[in-house]
Amino acid sequence: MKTPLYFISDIHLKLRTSSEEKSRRESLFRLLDQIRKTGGTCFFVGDLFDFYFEYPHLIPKAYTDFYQKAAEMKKDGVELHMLLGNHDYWVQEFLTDELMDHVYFNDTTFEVNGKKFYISHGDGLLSWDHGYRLLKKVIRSPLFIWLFRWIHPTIAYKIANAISRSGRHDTHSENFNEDVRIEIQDVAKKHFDHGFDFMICGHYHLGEMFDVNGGKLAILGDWFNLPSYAVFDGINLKLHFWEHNA
Ligand SMILES: [Mn+2]
Repeated sequence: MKTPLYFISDIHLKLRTSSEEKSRRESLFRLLDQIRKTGGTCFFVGDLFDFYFEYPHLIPKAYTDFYQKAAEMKKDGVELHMLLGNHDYWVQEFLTDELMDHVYFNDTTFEVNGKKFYISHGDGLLSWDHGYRLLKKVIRSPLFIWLFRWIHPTIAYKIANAISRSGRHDTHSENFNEDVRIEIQDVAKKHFDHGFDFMICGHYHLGEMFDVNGGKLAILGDWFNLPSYAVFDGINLKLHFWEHNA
């Protein structure tokens, strides 16, 4: 994997256009253009799309500008990796073979410059989240995907839009965030005790970094109010914030 490594999560590109969505994308594309200049690897740690369900002959058209940007990045030699999240798990060949260089359906690990990375989207990690873990198994099962594919795309995407609107990304309560910090640090500790140097996850929209047992844990932020991303420059992992309206 080519350095520097950029990690971005929970961008949640929307199916519906709005002036807010337009400026979010402009600011994202400014960062992606900067990555084109430095080269390296851009790793999307899940929920790049607010909803993505690919059919054998169809892809969602709401993300056309992103597909173009991704092609420009690849043309400039940037490696594109994506670990699928709970909003964009349902990919097929367009995403796995055309858009990205590598797609991960589950947590993944790798080593760069002698540093060991553990990457996870992060959903289902909380100890009390039994119901969600069951739901995750169901909606990722081949049977569910096969059945969902038979719903007409217009209706399928209507359902997705309704669910997306009902589950707005309000900032979680401080109590919830504090529980998340404790729980995910516990998970990270186990990985660091097994020789990992870095754990990177998304999903919780925190944009925070922690030193744990000699390792570093990044719980990435989202691309709404305070966009952020992590960079591994070949030696160390750091969290950066990005100006929306530069
Ligand atoms: Mn998520």
